[in-house]
Amino acid sequence: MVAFVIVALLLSFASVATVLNKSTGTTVVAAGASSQPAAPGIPLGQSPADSFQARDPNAPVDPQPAGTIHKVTLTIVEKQIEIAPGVTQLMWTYNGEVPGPVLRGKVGDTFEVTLVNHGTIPHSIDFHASKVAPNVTMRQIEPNTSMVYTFTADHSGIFMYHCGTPPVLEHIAMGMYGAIIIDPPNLPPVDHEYVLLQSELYRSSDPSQPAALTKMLDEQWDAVVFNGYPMQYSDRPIKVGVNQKIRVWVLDDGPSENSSFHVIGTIFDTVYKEGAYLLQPDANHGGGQALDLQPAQGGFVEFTFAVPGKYPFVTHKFASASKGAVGTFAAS
Ligand SMILES: [Cu+2]
Repeated sequence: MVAFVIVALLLSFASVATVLNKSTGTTVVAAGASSQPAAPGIPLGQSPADSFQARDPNAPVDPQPAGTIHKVTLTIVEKQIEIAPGVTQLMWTYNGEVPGPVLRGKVGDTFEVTLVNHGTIPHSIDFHASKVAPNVTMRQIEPNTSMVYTFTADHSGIFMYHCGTPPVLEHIAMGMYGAIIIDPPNLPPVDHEYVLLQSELYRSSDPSQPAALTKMLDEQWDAVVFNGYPMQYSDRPIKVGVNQKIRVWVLDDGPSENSSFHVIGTIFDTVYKEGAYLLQPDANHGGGQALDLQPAQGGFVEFTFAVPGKYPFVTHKFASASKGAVGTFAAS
C-alpha cells in the first residue's frame, strides 16, 4: 500500500512537471472570425520579475461579532495592470486590482458598499450574498457617479460578486469580480486560512483596449489562474508548517471555465461546498480529493501535510492547470 501511494505521488508530480514543461512558451490565440488581429496569447512557464509580489493569499480576518455593519468602498478603475510575466494590459477593476478585494463577515452582518465609478463606461455590482431587486440595487451607474448597495448576509458560504453590466461575460472577463466570505456559525479556527479565486485571462491584441468579445464567447481563454496571475504561487510558494491545519476557500469566478480543486500529496478531511458540509472528520475516515466547482460556485477544504515537502495545488482539469492554474504549498 505504501509503495502504491509513493508511486502514485511520483506519477502526480511527474504529471505536473510534464504539464509545466509543455506549457513553456505556450501561446493560445483566438479561433474564429474576429475584427481584431490575433492576440499574441500569454506565454506560460516564464518567471515574473524579482520585484513581483504575489497576491496575498491569506483570507482576511473578521474579528467583529455577528451583527456588525461593514462599510466598504469599491472604486471602479479601468487601468493597465500586469496580468502575466511581461504582459500588461487594460483591465476593468474594483479598487485597481484583479480580483477585487475579498470581503468577509458573519451571518447577520450588514454590508454598506459604496460603489464609485471612475471608469469610462457604465458599470455595476451584483453580490451573490444578497437578496435584493436586481433592477434597483444592481443597477448600472454612469461614469463619475456613485451609489450605495446595502444588504444583510443571511446565508453563509463564499459568494461571488461581479459587474452585471451587459455583456456580463465581457465585464467579468475584463476583471470585474471578487469574493465575499460569510462564515458559517461556529467555524473552527485553523492554523492557516487562504482564499484562491479561479478565473480565466483573455489577452487583448492592443494592451490599451479590451480583449475581443469573440474570444470570450468562444471560450478561447489564454490562461486560467488563481488570484489573477498564472502560476504566481509556483514562483512564490505559500509557506506552511507540517501537521498544521490548513483551510482553503475556493471560488470559481469564471466567467466560463469550471474547477476541480486538488492538492497533490494530501487528502481533504473537510469539504464544504455551496453552504453545506459534504465531509467532516468522523469514525468513517472519509477523505476528499477534489472540490468541484462550476462558475459562481465556491466552498472550502481543510487538510494537513504529513511530511515536509513541496505540494502542488491545481485544478485537476489539467488542460486548465497547464494554462496557469497551478501553485505550490511549501511545508516545512
Ligand atoms: Cu463593468
